[in-house]
Amino acid sequence: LVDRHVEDGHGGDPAIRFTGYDDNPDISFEKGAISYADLQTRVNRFGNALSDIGVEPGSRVVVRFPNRPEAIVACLAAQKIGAVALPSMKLLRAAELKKIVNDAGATHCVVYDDLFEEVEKALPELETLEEVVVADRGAGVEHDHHDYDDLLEGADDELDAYETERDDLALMLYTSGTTGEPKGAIHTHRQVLATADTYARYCLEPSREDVFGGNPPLPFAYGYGDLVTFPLRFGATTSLVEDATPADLLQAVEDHGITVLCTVPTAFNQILSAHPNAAEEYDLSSLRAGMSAGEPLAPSTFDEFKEEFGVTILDGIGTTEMLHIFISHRYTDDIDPSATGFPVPGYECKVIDPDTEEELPRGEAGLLAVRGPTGISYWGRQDKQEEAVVDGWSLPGDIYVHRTDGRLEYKSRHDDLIISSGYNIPGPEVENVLQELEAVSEVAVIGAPDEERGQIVKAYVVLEAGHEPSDDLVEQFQTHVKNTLAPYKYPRAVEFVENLPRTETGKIQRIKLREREQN
Ligand code: 3SK
Repeated sequence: LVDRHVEDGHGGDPAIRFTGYDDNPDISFEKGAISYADLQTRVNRFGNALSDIGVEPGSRVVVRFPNRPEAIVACLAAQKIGAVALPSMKLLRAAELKKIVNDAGATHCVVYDDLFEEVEKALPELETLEEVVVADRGAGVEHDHHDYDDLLEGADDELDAYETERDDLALMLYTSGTTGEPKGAIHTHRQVLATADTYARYCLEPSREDVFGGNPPLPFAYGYGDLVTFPLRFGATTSLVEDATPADLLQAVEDHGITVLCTVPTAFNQILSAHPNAAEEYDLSSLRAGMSAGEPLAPSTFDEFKEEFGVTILDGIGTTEMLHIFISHRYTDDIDPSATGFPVPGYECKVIDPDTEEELPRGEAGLLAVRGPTGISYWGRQDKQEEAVVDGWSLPGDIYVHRTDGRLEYKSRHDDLIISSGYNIPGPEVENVLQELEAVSEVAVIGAPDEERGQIVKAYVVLEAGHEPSDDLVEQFQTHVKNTLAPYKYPRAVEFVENLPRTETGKIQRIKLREREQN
């Protein structure tokens, strides 16, 4: 991902642009960019430093950083010496870290000073952890562990990559574990590159001139692909902004010349609602595509973004286990926003009956099954593995329709299907229709228990500024759904809320809303 570009004479090209480095005199490239040659030196030095403190081929190295260049350096350095990078979500608390570090048998942890506190709390119970490296970025943390800058300073600039095999592990990502014990999804060197060589190559058609930017956290498979693997695979640039708000993203498009903006539907919606004059306030002329995942993109968001900015958002579905997107339109397709798209070149998809596991005819809703260069593989969880992979087909747990035009249309998560009076109602279908209304900022639809119908459709709605909850609005929502979808899909209950519960990666936690209904 790095050495090849330097060897091919592109050592001077910008690899990472980072807003936090704008004032740092230590950066060799113009305004806050790290060149490929510079990145290579950092990776080599840190790889040597990790070896010096006992990291061996196959060791698991926890990398705990916000979206900063040090996170990329640490992951690539670990992989270059044959170890396995294990990026960790920054909001994880000591108890969650303990489960992950002990499950993975991680021996080393590299942590940003701001995120050290939870590591310190967990330390007495981290059974396999041998060494910690703390990067001092001004949080004033006192510790007696290794210092990131000192290690870099004293290390050699040259490092030959360890001779890993293509099927050796490179990356481990824990699923967020909101519904139970976190599980380690494991990925080989071949699979990491495959995400770039399938989805990115064919759907985005990247070039060295591209600048990938956005705010998905690097420990989220979506962020790791968008902001590490894709740009570096193609000799392009990655733009990092720590904890970027939608306004920061717009600023980064202007400052870093982002060409592919990668984020989640909520952020695209926030850009549209909170920055209605963004096209005049910021120079967004570099932008050629948007990339959306994490949640299905509402067709209304696709349409409004296209109208406002002239930019197409490519929606896609991926999972931590599959490592990146396996269904999407291509950038050059005639995009139909009511569908996620086609299987990404290199992947096959079919829709099966969840009970018989037989393939269903086109047009019928069922469980999605996927096969391709990446697949579900859990660290030490044979039980989960057997549930999730059937005859070599991975089952991500989504309900889809394979349409006669070849496109795959998302219906719901398998657990989000609402069954009301015998009707199957995909919650997200109702959400998309409600999202079309001006008063609706965000919406989540779930099945609430009901004595008569088993479940009823219930919508949790966050209103746009300037709108107040009222019975008239409830009626408007219900009428709009009845007029747009089969009338039995209308929300019999509507609750207005200030915000929706979300995971750190931006996914709506419908499970929390369902739990609320049980209490
Ligand atoms: O949530 C998704 O859609 C996703 C997309 C790409 C990579 C990883 C994930 C979880």
